[in-house]
Amino acid sequence: LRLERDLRQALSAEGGDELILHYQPQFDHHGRIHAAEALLRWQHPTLGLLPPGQFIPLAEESGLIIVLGIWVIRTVCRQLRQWSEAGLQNVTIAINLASPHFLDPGLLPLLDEVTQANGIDPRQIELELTESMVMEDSDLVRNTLARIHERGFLLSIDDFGTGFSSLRHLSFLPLDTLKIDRSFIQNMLEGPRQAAVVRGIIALAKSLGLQVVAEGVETQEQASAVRHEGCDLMQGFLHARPMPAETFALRLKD
Ligand code: G
Ligand code: G
Ligand code: MN
Ligand code: NA
Repeated sequence: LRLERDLRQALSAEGGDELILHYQPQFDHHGRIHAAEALLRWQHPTLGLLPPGQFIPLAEESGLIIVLGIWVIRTVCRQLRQWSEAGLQNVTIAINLASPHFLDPGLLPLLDEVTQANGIDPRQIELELTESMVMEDSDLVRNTLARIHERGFLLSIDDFGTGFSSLRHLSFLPLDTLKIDRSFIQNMLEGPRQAAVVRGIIALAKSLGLQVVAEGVETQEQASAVRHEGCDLMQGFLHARPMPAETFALRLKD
């Protein structure tokens, strides 16, 4: 309860700079940065730097997740504008959203407003959804996703392979990208069966015209293997950990 009160405070105008976004780059096979995922951190006044696992569940239970998501979207768009003014154009940032966002009729108007206000192309924003959230697959969610996608925003399915009836969603969701969950990448060198599962996911994604991201690439061997199997992009500690915005901007410049 105290944490909930503190989070409410952090999200209010007096919250100062407690909430922070770190950015984890996604690399292509030439080692170039293609995009980055925004990852939330909370610099709590007494508890120190909290990872999202320690407050996202609370935000979901308390309903604060909507306001938190709005804060993330606004912060990313302001950041993109700053980078653009500094000569770093056409950066794409992926944002994690939770299921309540896709039931919120305010989501698309908000995206329109903040991208227009900051002079951002919708293709610079990618929204990550998880399978469990699409599970609550109402027509409303599907309809919202379709409209967001028509507007030019990108959609990706996150943690792919960990949810239930995952395959069903692929056939009707308007997706651009599939992110293979890191558990598959971390096991793929253990044996031919594990490798075959990753190969199958990639083949499926490709046949649907999706871009494929390997998450959680930690070793050179995993990087070679996912490249060999045809993944388009890699995101993982081998190449870069999530980093503050200023550090990410420096990485973009070289
Ligand atoms: O950074 P870390 O590995 O601790 O992230 C853990 C989880 O928190 C990830 O599954 C990630 O999707 C989630 N997460 C990180 N940032 C955000 C955010 O801005 N919004 C939501 N809803 N989830 C986030
Ligand atoms: O669930 P989601 O994919 O949004 O989670 C992203 C989280 O995964 C980030 O918080 C990030 O810290 C974590 N992550 C990114 N790369 C790696 C990696 O190579 N290994 C591990 N263990 N975690 C990673
Ligand atoms: Mn994610
Ligand atoms: Na993921």
